[in-house]
Amino acid sequence: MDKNENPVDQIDDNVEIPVVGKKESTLEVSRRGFLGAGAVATAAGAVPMTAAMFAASAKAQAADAGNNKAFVHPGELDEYYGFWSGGHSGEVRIMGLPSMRELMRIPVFNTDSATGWGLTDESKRIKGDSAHLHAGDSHHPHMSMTDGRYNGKYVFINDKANSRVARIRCDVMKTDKMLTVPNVQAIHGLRVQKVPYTKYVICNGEFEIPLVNDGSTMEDVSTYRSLFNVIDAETMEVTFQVMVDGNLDNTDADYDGRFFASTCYNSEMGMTLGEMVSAERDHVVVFDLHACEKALKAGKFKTYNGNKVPVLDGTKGSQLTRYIPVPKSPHGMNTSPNGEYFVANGKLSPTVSVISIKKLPDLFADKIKPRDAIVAEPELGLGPLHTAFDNKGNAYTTLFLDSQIAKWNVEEAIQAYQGKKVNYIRQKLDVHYQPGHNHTSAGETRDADGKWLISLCKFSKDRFLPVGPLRPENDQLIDISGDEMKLVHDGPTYAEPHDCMIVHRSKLKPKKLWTRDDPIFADTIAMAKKDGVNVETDNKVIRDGNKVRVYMTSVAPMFGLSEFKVKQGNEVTIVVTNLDNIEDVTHGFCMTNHGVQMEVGPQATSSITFTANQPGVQWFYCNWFCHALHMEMRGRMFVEPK
Ligand code: K7E
Ligand code: CUA
Repeated sequence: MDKNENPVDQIDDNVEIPVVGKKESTLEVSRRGFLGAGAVATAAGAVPMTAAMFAASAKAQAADAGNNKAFVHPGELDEYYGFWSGGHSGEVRIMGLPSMRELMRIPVFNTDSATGWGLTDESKRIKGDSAHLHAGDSHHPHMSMTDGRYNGKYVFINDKANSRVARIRCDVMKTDKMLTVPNVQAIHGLRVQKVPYTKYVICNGEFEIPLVNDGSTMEDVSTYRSLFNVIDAETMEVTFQVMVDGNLDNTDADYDGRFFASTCYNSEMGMTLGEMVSAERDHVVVFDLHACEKALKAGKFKTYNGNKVPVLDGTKGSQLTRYIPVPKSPHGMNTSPNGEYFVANGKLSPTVSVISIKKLPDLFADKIKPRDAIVAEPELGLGPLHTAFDNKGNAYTTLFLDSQIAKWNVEEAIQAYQGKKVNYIRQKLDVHYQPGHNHTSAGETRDADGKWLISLCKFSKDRFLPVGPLRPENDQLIDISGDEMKLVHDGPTYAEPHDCMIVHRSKLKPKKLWTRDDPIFADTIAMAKKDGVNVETDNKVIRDGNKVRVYMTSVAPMFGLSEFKVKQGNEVTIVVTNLDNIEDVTHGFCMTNHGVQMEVGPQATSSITFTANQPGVQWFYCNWFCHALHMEMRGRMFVEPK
């Protein structure tokens, strides 16, 4: 990457004044553009705004605002759920669209004091071998599917920072499984099998490491590998891995249930930036699931690093994979919702490469050459990162360096590749600024409806009130229902969301109360049973050597125990069962001065374990507002000194 291509160098606070008179800008944007007209004159290609232009533009904007479909009135519900990755905050967020209201946060790889995620015994069990980790970097949330349509069951998300994959149960919107993927470092691209259903979650190991990473070959780059990972969506265990040449970045699945495709940005296996971008071409690796399953059955695999995960050989020449050369350093991988194409986004190349999925069987049968699977390579602008689709044959590609979304027609791009003179670009819309992922409503499914487009912009710069050196990112909502893209909302977000997905509300039926036999707290209930405790009726203290288990119920505004005694140094486990059978009445449990906090949802049981290391009176209280006497919902732990 030369210096000019450094994204950060592209950002100049004076350059990107929104171009005046663009109908898609909001009224606010136009006003700012007007005020900044002096600066506009200095930007190449931009037109200074005159008072007449401003008046015309403002009129158009006002008309737009009048029928702004993005406005959801108070008390009205949104049409879509959005699932947003919380980036390096490690969480997932649920948004309402088109209002862009944040509805809920789901802690996943982070630690959360409101819910006690990462602190409670239940969450530690779910986190398993990574319960000691309190940080994560979530990138790609994707919902399970049946026949290429969201089925409302699970959302899967990767943690690039700690090579994990987690599952969120959509009936309760809580994380219920987590797995650290062995043999790899940095799980990045993640998608699901779309057809016939999500049997597998697929994800890429991004950073290359020695296959046997015990320190014996650290400096011998020839032993480095990246692995493609195929995870069972129900058990959340790795079914198999596929070793490849080069590294792996993003991935997606077809609509036939046979092929997965991943981008590779470092086919050189370089270890420095210079080395990584030296080759003119990198590649897309296509995986044949059927061939992989066959090889697995035939026992054609090896295991490494003392774990049992089968590793198949998909390096060049293998029958499990094909390598399709594309311009260097591709990033996003997106399947068109009609099931016809894989689109690899150029990043360092101004193009995207359109791969015909229909041609892949011939490629695997060696009837055609890898490049013959490419049916278009339209030039879109600088820094194409990700592509989304509507239901009318159009694609929307983010241009990171140009700070734009390019709308283009896929079939016309194919005609142009065949030499016909057609202009496949439909429109370029300024976004603010430097977009990464974008996503259309249901656009990664057969239900793509061409209504909304989200542009996840990595920088907000001047779009919001200044809040110190750290600024929010900007998630922009774009109306794509007409011929032209129209920007309708700016949404500040905390920590790079990377990616999101938009699901019609008809696909989700979340529960309003917990059920008493929920697997998330089944182990806690089993522990109570062993102690002879019925958590729904008993308020009991069980002493077991140095361990003390305190079982209590909660009914607004009272805990079942207003006091209990332990000895200094005891390991105390508090188990609280919320007996309120009322929607929205969540209790909490907080032991002051102990870092102990958790949520106890209606009909749920939650537990948390800590050491009673301070003698004397220690108050506990309910930390989720539940009743007019919520403040009074508290009690004392008496700690006898040693
Ligand atoms: Cu940020 Cu999908 Cu992790 Cu692209 S990735 S921008
Ligand atoms: Cu119970 Cu607040």
